[in-house]
This record gives sequence, C-alpha cells and structure tokens, in this order.
Amino acid sequence: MAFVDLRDRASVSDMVGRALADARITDIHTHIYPPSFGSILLWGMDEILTFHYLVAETMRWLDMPYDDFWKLSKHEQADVVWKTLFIDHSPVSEACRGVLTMLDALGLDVSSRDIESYRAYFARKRAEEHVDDVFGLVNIDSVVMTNDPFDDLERPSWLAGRQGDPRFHAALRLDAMLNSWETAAPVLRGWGYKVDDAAAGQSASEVRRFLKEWIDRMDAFYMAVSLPPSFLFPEDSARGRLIEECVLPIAAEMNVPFAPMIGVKKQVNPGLMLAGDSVGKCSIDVIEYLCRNYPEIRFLVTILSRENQHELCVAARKFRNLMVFGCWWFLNSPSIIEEMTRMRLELLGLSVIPQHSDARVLDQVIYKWIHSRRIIGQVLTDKYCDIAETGWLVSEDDIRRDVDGLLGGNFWRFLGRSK
Ligand code: HDL
Ligand code: ZN
Repeated sequence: MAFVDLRDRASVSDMVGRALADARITDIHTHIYPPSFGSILLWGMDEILTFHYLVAETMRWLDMPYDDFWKLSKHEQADVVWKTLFIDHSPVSEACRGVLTMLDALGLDVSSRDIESYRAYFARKRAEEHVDDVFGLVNIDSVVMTNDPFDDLERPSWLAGRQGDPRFHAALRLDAMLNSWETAAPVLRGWGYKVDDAAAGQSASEVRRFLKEWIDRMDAFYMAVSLPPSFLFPEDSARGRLIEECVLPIAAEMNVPFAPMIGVKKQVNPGLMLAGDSVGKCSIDVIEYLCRNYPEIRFLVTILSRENQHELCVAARKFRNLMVFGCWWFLNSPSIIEEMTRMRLELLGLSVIPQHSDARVLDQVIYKWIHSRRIIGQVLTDKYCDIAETGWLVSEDDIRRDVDGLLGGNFWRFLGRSK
C-alpha cells in the first residue's frame, strides 16, 4: 500500500484532485430529467442564460418592468441577460462564472463573447447526445430528479410508464400536497383518492395509498419537501397531520428516507417569479424532534440559511439517522461552500454528503461540480495535511475511498441501496 508523503502538500493536493476527478458522482438533488420526459429537460444557451439566478441579478441593473421582461421570448430574455451581466458588466457572480465554466468545459471560446456561436453549438446537438457529453465531462454516474405527480407536464411521462434512462433516479416531491393542501385535495379526489379538505377522516389512509403508489411507480429514492423557515413539527395543521399520519409512516413502511428542505421564504418578490423566493432561519428543534422520535426513519436534510449550518452539524452529531447534504441554492457560492465543508468535516468527519448540483438546466451540473470539487479538494487536502503533522499516514486508497464516499457512496449507503 503506497502511503502519501503528507508533508508534501502539493503531492497530497494532486492525489486528492485525481481522486475527485476519477470519482463517479451521484448527484442527489437536481431538477433535470431524461430527454424522454420531453420539454421539462432544460438545456442550451437560452435556458442557461434565463436561469432564475441570472434573471434576479439582471433585474438589479434594469428599470424595465418585470412584466415587460417576462413578455419577451426566451431568446430575447437571454439576450438581455447576456448584455447586462456579461457585456455591460464583468460576469463575476457565481452564477455568471458558472456560465463561463460551462462554455469553456464544452470546448467553446469564452474569450470570443460570441453568443451566437454558443447558440449554434447547442443547435447542432440532440438532447440524448448532450446528456452523455455533459455527464461524461464531470463524471456523473447518476442523478436524482425532483419528481412532482402534481406537475401536469411531468405526470404523463410517469403514467405512460416512461422512465427512460437508468442514470436518472426519482425523488417524490411533496410540496404541492404538503404546502397547499387546499389545492391538492380536490386534485387528489379527481384522481380517485377519497380525501377531504380538512385532511381528516379517511384522508390519511388515502394519502398513504397515494404515496405508496407513486413511490412504487417512480421507484423513488426518497420523499422530499421544501418548507418555510417557520416550519414546526408536530403541528396542528393539514401539513402537520399529513407528515405525521402519512409521510412518516410510509417512510418507515417502505424504508424510504424523508428529506425536509427547510428555510424557503416563498415569493418575497412575486414579480421575479421563480427568482422571487428568499431565505429565512429555521428552528433546528424540528429536526431534532423528528430524528429523536422517529429513529427508524432516515432523514436527508439540507437547510437554506447559512446561520443554521453549525447547529445542523451539531444535530447530525446527535443522530445517526440524520444525513446532512449539499450547499443549497443561496449557499452554493465558493466562500460559503468552503465554510460549510470545513465545518462539516471538522464536526462530522466524512459522514456527510457535501454537495448536490440542484441543476435546473442540464449544463449546470458541469459548473456546479467543477467549482465544488475544487473547494472540496482544498478542504480535504488541508485535513489530510493537518493529521499528517501527528505522523498519521494516508494511502492513495484511503483518499479514493474517502472521496468516493463523499461523492456518492455515503448516499447509497444511507439509502440502504447498491448502485
Ligand atoms: O426547492 C428546491 O428544490 C430549490 O432548489 C428550488 O428549485 C430553487 O428554485 C432552486 O432552483 N435552487 O437552486
Ligand atoms: Zn432544488
């Protein structure tokens, strides 16, 4: 077994970098879909530039009424974003830098600033081929989607029995049901589930039937829901009853983790549409309550507020059925990814899932993983060098084992599944 001279930081860094580059990534939370799902798979230059992060940043420079922007075609919106964020100002934000990283990794000449040549590149490609190219560029083994039975564009693909690509795994997303029961209840009744507006009576058993049917139909890896900063549990509300009487029992019965994603302050600025959501600090008490009172259920948890991260790590030290994952959304920026990754490795060792891409546009997995792998590599290198000072030896096999766990193995083990 070849041990690494940990006193030579450069060689450690090289070895960690190679291990990260070689590791097959399981991207555990995305919003991308196989081409067989049709138009809900977003890819290409105009989708890249109209990503809601970039729209929010663009509108800061413009006096244009939001509605005037939304009336433009996607092509015209992309032109506005490109001119505003890339030509009229240097593209230094993480979302802008991500566009440049994607284009560069795809072999395009970023220095040309020739958006039409970028569009022409994508126009020449088929979706199936582009998925292979993008996944190959950053060594993606598989991704977990965000799958919503209440999405009228997505549901037909599932009812038609179309999954299509074994690299795309499902996560049953429950926002529509848990956060808008008043809207979801009549839809469920229309599908033949005998539920009532108060989520009372036989609603619970019917919702459990709904969950089981969709977990089976999708072979869902976990159930997820995004929740407001004010989320409390237990709670005397439709959401509280549905989680307690339906989601948690089914998670236990079907051995499927539950993924509360907490801290989303929805639509603080509705004019920005999808870009209008914000963030708020939540109470970690609710996570501790869930983990303590449901020890047989595994909880995959990501929390949106930077201020919650330390207490989430401490909570994970208390509960082995709590797996912390990702630097979600507003946390997905280099300075915060580094801070969170250092904190997690110092408090939890390697028993974490450091990142997911959250990609809404296929091409984004490129930049989200290139940028994050670099930061994870820097932190890991420091940690190996720190222990080297005691005389501890680390082999290349050790490093590859550790890295494979962080980029996928820990997730599969937590699921109790094999790839
Ligand atoms: O709720 C979520 O899964 C979030 O990731 C939202 O989709 C959000 O709009 C987003 O794209 N964040 O990156
Ligand atoms: Zn997401």
